[in-house]
Amino acid sequence: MKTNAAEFIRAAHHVRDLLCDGKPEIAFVGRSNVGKSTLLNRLLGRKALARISSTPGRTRAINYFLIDSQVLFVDLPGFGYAKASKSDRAEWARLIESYFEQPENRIHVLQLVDAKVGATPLDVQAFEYLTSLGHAPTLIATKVDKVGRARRPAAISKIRRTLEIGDDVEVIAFSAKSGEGVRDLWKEINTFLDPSSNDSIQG
Ligand SMILES: Nc1nc2c(ncn2[C@@H]2O[C@H](COP(=O)(O)OP(=O)(O)OP(=O)(O)O)[C@@H](O)[C@H]2O)c(=O)[nH]1
Ligand SMILES: [Mg+2]
Repeated sequence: MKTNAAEFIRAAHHVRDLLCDGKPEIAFVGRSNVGKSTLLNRLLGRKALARISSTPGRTRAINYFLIDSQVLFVDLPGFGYAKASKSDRAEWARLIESYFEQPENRIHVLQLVDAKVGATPLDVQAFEYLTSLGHAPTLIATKVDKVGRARRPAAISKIRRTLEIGDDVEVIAFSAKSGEGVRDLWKEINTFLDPSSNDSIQG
């Protein structure tokens, strides 16, 4: 497997820091603690490119990483962090909304849902919000190593039912621990980057 060049570009704490440079973006969205930063590190074969939280709610800014000079991976701060203050939440919402409502940016959303916990009401709300803006998120069921193999199909079906998504929407089972789903995820990313050719950033 080829190693990708990955470079931390910026942590956007405020709307004015959002990037808009015409590069395609892959946005990683999900509840706090769902495994966004861990997935990003695993995807890129790095131990600590994106910070992993020992306490949830660690990723507070929108973190941009440039991959192979070609595409931006965007690690978004997790939602639903119970201990966040009201003003923190309001600031978070403003930042996230400004990010997703940039009409000129080409963004593909990967929405992460915990395979064991399933889709919570906040996950449903996020999915509805994203689709209402015209995004078509790909679902990633994270930490699938925590669900026994026999129970996985039922866990995935339940996520589909809760989010009311059809069979046409892909749900990728993923584990940063075992590496399951890494290949599928790269395939998905490359389909978004250049659907018409085999030109991809993952060798
Ligand atoms: N067993 C298992 N644990 C995982 C996996 N992915 C992440 N974790 C653990 O889940 C916790 C949260 O992971 P993070 O990657 O920091 O989660 P996050 O979504 O970035 O969280 P915020 O930055 O707070 O939004 C960490 O303790 C990880 O080690 C996985 O695939 N399997
Ligand atoms: Mg994080």
